[in-house]
Amino acid sequence: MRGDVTDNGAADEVFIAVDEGAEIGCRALLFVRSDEGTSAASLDVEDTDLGLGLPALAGLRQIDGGGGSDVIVNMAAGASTLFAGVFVFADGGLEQVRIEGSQPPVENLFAHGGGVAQLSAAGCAADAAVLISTAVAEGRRYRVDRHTYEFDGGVLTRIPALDATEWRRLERIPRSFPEFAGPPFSNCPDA
Ligand SMILES: [Ca+2]
Repeated sequence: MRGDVTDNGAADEVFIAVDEGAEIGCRALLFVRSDEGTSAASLDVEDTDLGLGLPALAGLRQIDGGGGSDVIVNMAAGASTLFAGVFVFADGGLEQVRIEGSQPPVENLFAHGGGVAQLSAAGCAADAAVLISTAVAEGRRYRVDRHTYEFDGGVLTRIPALDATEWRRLERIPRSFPEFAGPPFSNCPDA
């Protein structure tokens, strides 16, 4: 995959390398190679399952509102939910965006998908904010909870005053709430 992650005006090469025989922490790495050098970030946590075609590059988008393109990586999969991480280039290196209040085993991961009982989604809101949303079946409709996070350095910090809850029928959710309309961050600006 190619894009200007380092924000130096030229396209960088973005790729993942997996070596199942390497030490934990080094078995899966994200690389960004620019004219000026190569940066890496670990995609490997202790219980990472490398056997399902993951981690995998999911795309480049402008998520934090500035600098280079941001890298979306599908990191883990549940029964019907994918978990993505976001990596930004800052201070000369690749860093995984952290999510305030998130906990292992899905620490700093954005859930997407689900079944008829519950759906999860993540996407962009105005002013470089990020929405992390869930839709939970309640009778014939779904309760949609949308939480807004803003970047504070490399950490997404929740803004409780912007929490919002609405109810919709399932088929109306993607039209009403764009973060549910496609893969994680697909409503964010093209990088
Ligand atoms: Ca950026």
